[in-house]
Amino acid sequence: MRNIGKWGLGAGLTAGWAVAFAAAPERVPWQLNMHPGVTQSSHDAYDLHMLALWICVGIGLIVFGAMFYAMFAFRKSKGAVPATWSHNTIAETIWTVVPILLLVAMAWPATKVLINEAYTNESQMTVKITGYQWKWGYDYVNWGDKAYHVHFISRLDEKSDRTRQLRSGLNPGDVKDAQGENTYLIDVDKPLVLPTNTKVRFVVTGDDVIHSWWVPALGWKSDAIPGIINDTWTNISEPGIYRGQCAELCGQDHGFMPIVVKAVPPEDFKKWLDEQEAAQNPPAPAAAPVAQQGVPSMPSNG
Ligand SMILES: [Cu+2]
Repeated sequence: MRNIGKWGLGAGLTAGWAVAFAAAPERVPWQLNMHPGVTQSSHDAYDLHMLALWICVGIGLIVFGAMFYAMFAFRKSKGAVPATWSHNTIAETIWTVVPILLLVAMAWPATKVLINEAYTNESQMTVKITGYQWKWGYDYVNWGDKAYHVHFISRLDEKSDRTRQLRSGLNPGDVKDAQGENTYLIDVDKPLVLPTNTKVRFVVTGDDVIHSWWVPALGWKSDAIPGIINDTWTNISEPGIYRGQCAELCGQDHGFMPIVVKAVPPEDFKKWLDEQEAAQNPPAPAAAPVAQQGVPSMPSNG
């Protein structure tokens, strides 16, 4: 009975591990593997990671297999006598050439992915991301040929912020979104709204110290450095909420500047963007008479 329980537990753990290790569609408890994400770059990064992982598994099996086989089959108690040679040209050639081939096999596709990630041309819209201590600023620069002037700051949601204060007496477990999911420290007041199936170019910079904009489901991080503009892009395939964090230690509240991307279909996005544009840039009032009043007169030299 005890054994059945043990086996049951073992099988359960193995099944759970397999589920967690297989590419989970979203965060799951005890998840072991990377998230495959929702963009081509994240799928590419995931594939590179799996390629490197399986190469490592192969190397591990061969090296540890050979080691344990040697330790077991040629142990002293069986009367093994150490060989006295110290040089073998064939072995040395193999263990030099094989790693080189493996490195090239990994570097080739990795370089292709990096080059593709740097190719921000032909994007359909541009968003400027600015890192601040400790919040994110977003500027929608254009959509197609049309310039936009939409700007907002996205910061830790108010509930998390109140809860995180020292001696707040509030329970992090009570910070939940409308669906009942715990969003303590991973939610913001205003998410970055993006269209799906659209090549979005990001220009990323910092206002004070170095931050790093990172949403794992998109597949990359980009440093936000004062005085420097980094550019990168994404094209999200599925509508949804994608969460991330500042990934560069940027000061005492580094852990309290989460990122939330809300991906919506392009039609909905366009509507939202036009609404924001109208709200933030009201038409100028009818031409007022040129103001003369309020201009200080030059002091006379008398
Ligand atoms: Cu930061």
